Amino acid sequence: MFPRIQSINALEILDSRGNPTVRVNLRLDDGTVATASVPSGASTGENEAVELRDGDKKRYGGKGVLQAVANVNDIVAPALIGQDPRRQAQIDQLMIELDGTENKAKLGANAILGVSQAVARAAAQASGIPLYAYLGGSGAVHIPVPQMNVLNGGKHADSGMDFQEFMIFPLGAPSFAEALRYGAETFHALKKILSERGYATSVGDEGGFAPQVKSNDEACELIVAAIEAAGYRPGKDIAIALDLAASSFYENGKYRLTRSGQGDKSAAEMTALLRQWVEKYPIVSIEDGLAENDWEGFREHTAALGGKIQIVGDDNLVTNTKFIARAIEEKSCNAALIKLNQIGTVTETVAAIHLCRKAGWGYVISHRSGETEDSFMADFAVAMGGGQIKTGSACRSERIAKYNRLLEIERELGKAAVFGR
Ligand code: 2PG
Ligand code: MG
Repeated sequence: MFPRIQSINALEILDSRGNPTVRVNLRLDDGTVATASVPSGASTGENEAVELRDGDKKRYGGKGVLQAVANVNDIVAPALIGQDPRRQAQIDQLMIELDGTENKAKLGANAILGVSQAVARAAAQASGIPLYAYLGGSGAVHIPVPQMNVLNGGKHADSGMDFQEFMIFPLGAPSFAEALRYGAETFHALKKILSERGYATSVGDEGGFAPQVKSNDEACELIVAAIEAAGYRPGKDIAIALDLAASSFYENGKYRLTRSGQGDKSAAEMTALLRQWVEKYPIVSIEDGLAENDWEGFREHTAALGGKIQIVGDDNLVTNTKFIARAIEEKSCNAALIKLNQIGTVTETVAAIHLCRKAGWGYVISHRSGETEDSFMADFAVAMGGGQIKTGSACRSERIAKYNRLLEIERELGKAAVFGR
């Protein structure tokens, strides 16, 4: 008989920003032990599943997660003891019912996701197959191209950039290992260029540099210069992907580019600005170019740019089939960012991806700005076969853990591995 869940224990640990988060240890009755840790975002969409925080100002400024931990230990664990961990969909459904709210506000998406991921990992381990093969089947051979966030702005760093993420996208590389090398070399070339120009080379939350550049444009120019200095061809070997996280500078119907001094812009002006950028720089993907509730703006944005580049929805879609279905219907994007903790279970995340696939959309498996050493999402990205992952720059171990796991998977698959978008 396949082993059953014997015990589930959660504890409060710290994420890469020094904030509490949930770790779940799950044991099967054959002695298999699986662990999963949950990440946490800073620029969150307002419709994300609820990340339960204690709110007790005496601990971690209110950010403690002892209630979420207790919810795992006292409510979820007793309900799951004795279950077959391969019944992922039923287990996830059971937790959704135990929670009983629309947005996991009672138990917390951080509590539920920790268990959901630990269940998948335990089932894979007890089956004796790697997590990516367990979740994706024998066809899970597609290694994603990384979007590597080398310049951090917005809510992720006190830099000169209004826009949150300037990423290099090494889509011309022949393998993941080579893509990572292209990316790391460009990252180091960028560091050299920044110090030559007198900029700081300290890094932001996702490991990208956070210089006080004079404009958002300068960030793109710096990246192009770094790609060339590293010996690569902009647009051919390495392209650029952006995440503006535009909700974070949207105020009273205006996009306020205050850090760069570029003034206030309407949605149409933002789209026009980005259209110029797409002509000028090798940009192939733009995420959250407008604010999450600007559905009208997004329709025009996608009509103007979607024929040429990937338009990724993150804060507006929150890995939720309800919002993805609306965006497909309204043609408001042509790709989705996928974050397990935005929706809170493995099963619902897979459903979001299926919807993207059905619509012919792209999808990018993504980390959060607050991460842990857990590399679940690397296996998940291979299992889901979408060809794109976003998991930070070429430094900081919580980012590199995912890249290193992808190196291992690519090596393990050998000649069967397929790399590319
Ligand atoms: C994003 C993410 C990850 P955060 O906006 O795409 O880069 O940031 O986790 O802060 O929401
Ligand atoms: Mg985003």
